[in-house]
Amino acid sequence: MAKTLITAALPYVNSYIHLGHLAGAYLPADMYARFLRLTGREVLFVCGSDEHGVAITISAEKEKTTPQAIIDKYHPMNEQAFAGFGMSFDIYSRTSLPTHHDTAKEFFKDWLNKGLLIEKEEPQFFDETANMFLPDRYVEGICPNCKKDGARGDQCDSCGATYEQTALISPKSVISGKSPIVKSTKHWYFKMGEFQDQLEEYIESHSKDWKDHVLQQSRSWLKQGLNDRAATRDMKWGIQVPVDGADGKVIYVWFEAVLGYISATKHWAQNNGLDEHAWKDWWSDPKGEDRNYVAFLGKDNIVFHTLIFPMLLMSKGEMILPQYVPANEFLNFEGKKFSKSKNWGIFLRDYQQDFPGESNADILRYALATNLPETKDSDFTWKDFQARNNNELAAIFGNFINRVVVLTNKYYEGVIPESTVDLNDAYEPLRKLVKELTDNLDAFSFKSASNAFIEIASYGNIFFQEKEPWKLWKEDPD
Ligand code: B3M
Ligand code: ZN
Repeated sequence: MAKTLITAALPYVNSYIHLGHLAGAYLPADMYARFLRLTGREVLFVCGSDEHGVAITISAEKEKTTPQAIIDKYHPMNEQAFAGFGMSFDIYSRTSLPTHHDTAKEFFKDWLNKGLLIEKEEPQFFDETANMFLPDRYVEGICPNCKKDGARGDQCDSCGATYEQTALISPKSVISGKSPIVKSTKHWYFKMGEFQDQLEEYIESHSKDWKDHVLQQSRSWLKQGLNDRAATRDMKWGIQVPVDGADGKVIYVWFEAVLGYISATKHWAQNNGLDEHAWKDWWSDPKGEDRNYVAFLGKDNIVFHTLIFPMLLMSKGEMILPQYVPANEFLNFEGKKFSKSKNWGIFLRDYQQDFPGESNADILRYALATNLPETKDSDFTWKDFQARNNNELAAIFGNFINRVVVLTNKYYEGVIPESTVDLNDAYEPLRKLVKELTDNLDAFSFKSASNAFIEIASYGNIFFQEKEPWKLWKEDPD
């Protein structure tokens, strides 16, 4: 049977889910999952917490607690907030589970066996005060690419560039605030170059159907040439490197978190009492039975899903690759970027406390859906939220439903009669709208579909006012 696997990026579980996350990855994924299920397609929709990496350990240091306490605090809260928002995940898993640790180690050993990892001593930043290496977000400085301040050791958020951390200009340790020294340390590097051709072919096979920014970011990495990339880190928290004598080294979070989608599928199969190979039916297609995989995420996660993860899937062989990666841009709040450190934005759980219940969740879903940052950043404002609710949901959609119910009761004893009216004439504007939508299906816009929803209701209201259909039916009941 035809199946579609849908994944939504696994959020770092070091904070609460905010509206920017919802608009970027989660709401569109949920709309798509619900839509496919309605069409009768079998869907598996997986997500869960990303529980490793420096994002978690830094939060633990800031909150003066342990990484374990951080993940145990935020995981249930995020799971609950998502459920209240109506996310229809089939599984909301965690990367701290033994199933995931085993899966990641199995992949790592497979890379070793296939000669895809090479061991190298390379220079890394080291904080002498804290007596530790400074992987990823533990060091900040000036981006070697765009020269903006606040760039991290693994990535610059301003321009999206990635680089060797020692290329960072004026580096500062996030722990001590001091300039780190450079010291060499041993790591396992993944030979990405071996997949250059295959990945180029994969990306170009989607040159017509993927969004521009997804193609652009992927191509720019490929153009620079894929080099050996460290697949391990000097850290205690994470998945131990499964090699003797590798104490204090863990698998780099991005090389295991993406495998979390696979572990989550295994977790789902376990929960449903399915046999231990059931997960494979979603990740491979040996008999050509129409398997599809769509990966939803925000724009800061693109290359990890269009290059790194596909490369890891290719390394295993016989696994399906994401067929579509509809990454969204960012949603801002009242004109400024969501920022936890600047205390700017709206956490979902705060919204849920102030506006509890299912219908308030639907109002938020609607307000976000009609304003998704699909091709450029968009802005959430309370004024717009209020207008969407009052002018559209209440005035147009609410009125439409109310009329249908009241008039059906008044004229037809509560049963909708079969239509005898020539709808072509009455529904001309509606026909146009539907045509426009179907003609542009390729553009795959959730935002225009959501906006069309209210337009359809508004044509319904005009139809009632202008045509008074009950009169037509009454005069000519057939
Ligand atoms: N944890 C990104 C984030 O939370 C990241 C995605 C992982 S997807 C496997 O910002
Ligand atoms: Zn930059």
